[in-house]
Amino acid sequence: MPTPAHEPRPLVMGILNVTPDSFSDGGQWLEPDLAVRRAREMIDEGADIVDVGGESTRPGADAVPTDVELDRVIPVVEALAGQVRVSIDTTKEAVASAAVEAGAILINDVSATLWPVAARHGVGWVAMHRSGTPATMQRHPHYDDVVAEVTAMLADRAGRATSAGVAEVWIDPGIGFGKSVEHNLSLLGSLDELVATGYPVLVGTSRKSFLGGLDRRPGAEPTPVGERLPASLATATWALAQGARMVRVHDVAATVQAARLVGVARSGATW
Ligand code: HH2
Repeated sequence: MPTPAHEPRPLVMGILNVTPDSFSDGGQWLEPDLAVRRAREMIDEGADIVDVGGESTRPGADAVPTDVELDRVIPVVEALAGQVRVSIDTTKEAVASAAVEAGAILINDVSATLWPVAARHGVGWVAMHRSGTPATMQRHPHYDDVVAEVTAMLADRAGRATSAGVAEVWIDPGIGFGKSVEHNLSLLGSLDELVATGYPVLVGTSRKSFLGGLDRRPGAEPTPVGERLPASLATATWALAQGARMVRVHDVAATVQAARLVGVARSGATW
């Protein structure tokens, strides 16, 4: 299967959290059979790639031992490889390597450190920006210039990966990873600066907490996580319209419609 960056149209990455504690769907797909069934639904809905993860990255999440993470994700990657492109969402070298051997073609790396693994295996790599770890990242996020700092860090990592021989390098601003609401909005508002680096850009806003306060009147209760589809869709559409090449989402069917619309509007092609 060709790697996703070769596709000219906007792409949709479906999230498959094989975890008990992910912030929006924890525990729903922990059984391998249920996870594979959910992945097949996402394929039917038009997902271009399925992102399999076995460790939550939400603020305060517990670290998962390597053997537990391997047990969660490898049977699922094996079952899906050959049916759809699979990416592995991990920060552990052993998990990334085993998932690639099981058929994953992209390492989605929120730590932005695993490019040597991607180089060794000849697969693609996503470098995501984050500040701190899940335990600390939302305590006091601070940047002098969030857009410049995130862009510089990602361009640096992507350059190192390219020099090491990774053929497909994606960059991702890491919405919600050590960022305030204002930081997230600044990054979304200046996505063109990331796009201008020339690396394909991936953006993940789906159901994230910063959306909870944006669609309500000031002072109202935040929108619960299960009711964040409109804001998720709005930000995914915005990101693609600014030139992001792929969005990472829970709600695949709706986002595929939005991605098609952006692709058609941009190229003038028929539906
Ligand atoms: N966000 C999450 C996890 N992995 N990877 C990339 N490249 N970009 C993101 O924005 C991103 C990511 C967090 O979302 P989710 O997987 O739904 O939650 P959890 O980490 O709690 O499993």
